[in-house]
Parts: sequence; C-alpha cells; structure tokens
Amino acid sequence: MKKVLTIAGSDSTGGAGLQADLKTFEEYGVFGFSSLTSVVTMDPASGWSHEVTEMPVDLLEKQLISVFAGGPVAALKTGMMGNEANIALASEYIGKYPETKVVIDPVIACKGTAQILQPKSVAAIKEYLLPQALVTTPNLVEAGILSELGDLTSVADMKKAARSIFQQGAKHVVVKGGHRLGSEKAVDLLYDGQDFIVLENELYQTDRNHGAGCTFAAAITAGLAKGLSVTAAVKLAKDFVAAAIKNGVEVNPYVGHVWHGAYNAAEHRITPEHQ
Ligand code: PXL
Repeated sequence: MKKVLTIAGSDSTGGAGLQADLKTFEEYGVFGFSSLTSVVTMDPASGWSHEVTEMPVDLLEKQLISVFAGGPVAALKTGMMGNEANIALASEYIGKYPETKVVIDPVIACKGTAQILQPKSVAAIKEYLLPQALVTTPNLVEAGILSELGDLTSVADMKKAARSIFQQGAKHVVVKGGHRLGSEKAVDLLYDGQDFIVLENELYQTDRNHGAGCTFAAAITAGLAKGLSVTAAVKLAKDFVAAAIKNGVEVNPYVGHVWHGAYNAAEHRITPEHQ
C-alpha cells in the first residue's frame, strides 16, 4: 500500500482541503496521512464568508513527526498553509525526503473570498515550496499572482505564466484555466520546461465545483504515488475531477460540492494496476 500525505487546511463542509484530499486518496486506493495547517470556517450569517484559523507551527511539527515516524511517504501534496512559519516548516520536512513526489497546490485565493492568505505567504510559497515541486497546480488567479503577470485571459497568457513558474523551480506546471478562462472547454495547460500540453475536457455548467482544485491536486498526488508518469497522472486526475464536478452534490444552500467518489462509483473503476 502506497503512503500519501496531505499538508493542508480543514474544510469542515467536506468539499475542499484536507477532507477532499483524504477522500480522493481513498478512491485511488492509497493510504492517506494528514498534517493540518489551518482550519477554514464559513459563516452562513455573513454571506458564507471564510475565516482562516492558523495551526500553531509547533503543533504542525508534532503532526509531521507522527507522519514520518514510519518513514517516507511515496507522494505528498500541500494545500492551504495558513502562514509563513508553516510553509517554512513543511518545506524543511519535504527537504528531508528527496525521493518523495511533491505536488504543490499553491492555495492563495479561494472562491469564497478574494485573498485569504497574506501576501507574505505568497512570497513564502515562491521561496520555499515552488522549488520543491515536481508538479504545481495554480488556478488562473494564482498563476497570475505567482508569475506577477496579473490577469490571465488566454491560453497564450497561461503559457507565459507557466514559463515564469517553471523558472521559479517547479519541474511541471499545470495552469488550470477552469471556468475562469471563459472558453467553451475546460482548458488546462501542462508545461515541463520544454513542451506545452493543452488538456481539454467538457466544461460543465454547474455551481457544484467547490473542492475541485484540491481534488485535482490530490488525484495527481495519488497517481504519482502509484507510479504514473506526471502526464498520465495529470490526465487521469482531470478525468477524475471532471466526474466529481459532473456528479456534484448539494449539501447546503451556500455552495455546491464536488463528489469525490463519482469517478469510481458512477463512471469508472480505478484498478490497482491502473496505467
Ligand atoms: O479551495 C481552496 C481551499 C483550500 N483549502 C481549504 C479550503 C478551501 C476553500 O474553501 O477551505 C481548507
């Protein structure tokens, strides 16, 4: 059984964050570990506004010590990190295990709020985490911030941003065009420093997409842990998240959630020997 770790925040509504990651790991048949960096809460009384409570760095460290007590994990991902100290600590632990496949989901902006991480965290993600990334998965807004190119509105812009983020040390960059690009397809771009692969899927007109980004990055992480190449892991993850969006669920009146179990339960079956 492959061991996989998420270092991320909690979304108690179960769509995004660490909950999305563990659900996705389970669907892939890998064994999920977690280290909680922050707790995100949403307030129904004030328009579902998000509040982030940070995990103290010493408590994050105790979790990482627990996780790694059994040796390295095959792959790990980072999500919402909460603050600079947590980013630096996570980076220190990631640096101890050079064989581990590392996916950095640079969670900077969430749909529920414009900017939930401090500008300092953006600088820390760039300094500490991007250079450790085998794969990083910014959405359009995050790619604009990390590349310092601002608003990205075309595939040409996405390519420019991917080049810049690659130069910051990530070995593969997946820029998620998603619903924000305004194209008729769901367009993502994969860049490995040499070639661009444009990945297109059907774009589902749905509001049930809360958690899509976390689920996508978690699926890539699990695929890598199972030995898939980066390209194969990204392609399978895209199909996995497309199924999760298409079969999204309504669990409250405020935001529609993806359903992490959809690919296996409703559409396909990931087999242990999946290639
Ligand atoms: O979708 C970004 C995200 C990541 N992590 C946590 C979240 C969210 C959005 O709500 O709650 C914990």
